[in-house]
Amino acid sequence: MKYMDSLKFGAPWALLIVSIGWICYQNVQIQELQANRHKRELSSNWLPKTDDDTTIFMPIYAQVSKKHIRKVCMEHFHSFKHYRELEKSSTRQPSPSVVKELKRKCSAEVSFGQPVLIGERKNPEGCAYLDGGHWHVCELSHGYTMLSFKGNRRLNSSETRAVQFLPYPFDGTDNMVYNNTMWYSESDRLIAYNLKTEKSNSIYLRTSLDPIYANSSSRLDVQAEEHGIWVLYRRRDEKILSVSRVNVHTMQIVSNWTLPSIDTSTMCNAFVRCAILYSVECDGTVTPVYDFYSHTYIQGRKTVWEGLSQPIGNVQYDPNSKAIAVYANAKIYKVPVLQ
Ligand SMILES: *[C@@H]1O[C@H](CO)[C@@H](O)[C@H](O)[C@H]1NC(C)=O
Ligand SMILES: *[C@@H]1O[C@H](CO)[C@@H](O)[C@H](O)[C@H]1NC(C)=O
Ligand SMILES: *[C@@H]1O[C@H](CO)[C@@H](O)[C@H](O)[C@H]1NC(C)=O
Ligand SMILES: CC(=O)N[C@H]1CO[C@H](CO)[C@@H](O)[C@@H]1O
Repeated sequence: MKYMDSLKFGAPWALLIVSIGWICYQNVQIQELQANRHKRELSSNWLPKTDDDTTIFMPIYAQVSKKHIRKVCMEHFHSFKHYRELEKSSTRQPSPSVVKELKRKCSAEVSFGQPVLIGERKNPEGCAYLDGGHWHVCELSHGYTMLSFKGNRRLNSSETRAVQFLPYPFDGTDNMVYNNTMWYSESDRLIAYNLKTEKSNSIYLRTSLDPIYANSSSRLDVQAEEHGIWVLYRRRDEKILSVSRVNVHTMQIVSNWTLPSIDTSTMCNAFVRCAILYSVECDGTVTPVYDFYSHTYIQGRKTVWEGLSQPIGNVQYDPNSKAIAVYANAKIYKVPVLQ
């Protein structure tokens, strides 16, 4: 407290602002380190212990009570703190107000309509992604080219708008296009390729060599929703589902989850909407199974999608058009999300 007082009365304003910023930053850092340590403890059953055990360095500011730091941060850096809360490590339980804020961006209480047939392709294996008013279609589960269609009608009548050539081949069908950037799997990499600027970026993910779903050739499933990019996969030589949330601009992994109670090998697909993971069984039954922000398994209301052709190749939610794209046995469907 002495330190704060001397700052308040002895130093100029600018120094106070800088100090508050520094305190908030330290506070966030400490919380993250604690969360990371907590997570390591939690996951030590699954993962080999690493030798980079983080030491928590307590700066002089830690002498100020936690409650006080929080109060200062709240008063002066509300928006900054709020931003950090959104990007916060997953292992810490967010406060109810943060969860409420997140949920306001998209209501978890939605119902799904029935699949509407939009178009048909030649290959039983393939993919279809919806990005706003545009469709992006692939013909196989491995290749370099994507076909783009403007709107449902042009997809239906097969009037291709563009043929996109990717710099690296894609693997599997559970990739996606979000805001004109294709996010896709290639061997042990997750690639983000901007279809307009032709710039690409990538990160390494050592994914299991086994497909993530039944009737699938995808090693990972990348999904976009209101809060960012999510990657569903199993780590190499592991059987349990891992989920990583990725920053859409930097491609850094923001948070990791391991969900041992969810067995993806028996489901045909999955998607994320409003920070909720939905399983899609091979018969078209859709069930909310996990809430990422409250870290809880859930057993929500099931929806049965009738009349889907089999097998299901991909199911991706598009936050821009608030609809779900499905490719199933050469048929392309769109499922509306009803708020
Ligand atoms: C176009 O859409 C209609 C349904 O609106 C569907 O019956 C028809 O098969 C589609 N055509 C093609 C070529 O997929
Ligand atoms: C994607 O595009 C939509 C619509 O233009 C925009 O609202 C949203 O912020 C964009 N998302 C990102 C991560 O840039
Ligand atoms: C998430 O997991 C990846 C892969 O193991 C690791 O490299 C990364 O540091 C983790 N990130 C966070 C924020 O825990
Ligand atoms: C069409 C098809 O390949 N269906 C298979 C999907 O996966 C389930 C579970 O492994 C099989 O029972 C189906 O035959």
